[in-house]
Amino acid sequence: MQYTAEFLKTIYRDLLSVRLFEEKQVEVYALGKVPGHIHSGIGEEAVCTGVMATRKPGDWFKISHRPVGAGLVLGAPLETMFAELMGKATGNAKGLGGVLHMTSLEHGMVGFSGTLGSDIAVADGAALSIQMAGTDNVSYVFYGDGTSNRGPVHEAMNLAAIWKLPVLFVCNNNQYAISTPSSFSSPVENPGADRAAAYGMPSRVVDGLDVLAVYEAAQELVDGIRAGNGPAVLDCRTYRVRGHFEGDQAKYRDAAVTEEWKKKDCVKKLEGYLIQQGVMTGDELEQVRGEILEKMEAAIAFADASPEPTPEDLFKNLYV
Ligand SMILES: Cc1ncc(C[n+]2csc(CCOP(=O)(O)OP(=O)(O)O)c2C)c(N)n1
Repeated sequence: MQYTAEFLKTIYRDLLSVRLFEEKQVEVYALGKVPGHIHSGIGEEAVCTGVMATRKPGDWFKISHRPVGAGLVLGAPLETMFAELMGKATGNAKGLGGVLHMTSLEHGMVGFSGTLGSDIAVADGAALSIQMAGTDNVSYVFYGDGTSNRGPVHEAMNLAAIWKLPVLFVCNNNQYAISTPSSFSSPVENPGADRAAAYGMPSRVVDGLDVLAVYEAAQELVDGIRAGNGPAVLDCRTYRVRGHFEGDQAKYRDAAVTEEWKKKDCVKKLEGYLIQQGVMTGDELEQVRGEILEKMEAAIAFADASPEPTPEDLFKNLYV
């Protein structure tokens, strides 16, 4: 596929923003600034970035706990993202939700729950609202290989299929659910795509480390969804580079295998392509990195200086 330089530069900035957010999460966590724990998505950023490059205004997105930096691609402000991560009153859920409740309705982020899989049908609900409004928008939902085995996921897929709802189910197959390898818990090699046929849905399996390949596969499926053909499944093969949470030393897997996957890094892959195609120079790549980092430091400083929620805040926003 031929890409414009503008498209490639945008996708690079998005990919790198998610990466740097995931790295900064680890940093602020290590500094003791995050109540609770985090699930770094370092290495998995090409999935959300490539898929989200197919978006248009009015689409809905249900991201998951990894990588939460995905919200940045949609335009969620860094300040409210870091403030929520750090449990501050200026966060997008007023500091009461934390990393598992990154939401920004104005940017199309419908939010998610820590009870994995149970809320996947929320994506069906968003899709039903699109169908009733009669637009060609799409409801995107991201879930992991471990979550793919939960019953509510299959109920949501079945309902989306019989009602021809405009949903793109994106399975982020990073090959582990905490310490359980996908090969142990799923009877099929591709936990998303190999089950799509059971619901009459089209599917694609793609290298989740190649952001442009993810984009192209997603675009093909999204075109069908926007044309009114109903839901589809995109299965992205990637790898969870860090432990499940910070502090998990991942002793349940072979460190040499992890090192091999690290060499296939999605950011480095795109950087190599951009330089080889003459789209950006090494200096320009560095400049983008510097610009993003500067904004992140400012956002962290904002979150640092923000107040914590008060005990009274616990009783606010409970009912609409
Ligand atoms: C219903 C439910 N069961 C168990 C958990 C605990 N848990 C948190 S993350 C996780 C692993 C999920 O694996 P996967 O869906 O592959 O996503 P990944 O963490 O690998 O990105 C589990 C079991 C949970 N949050 N919700």
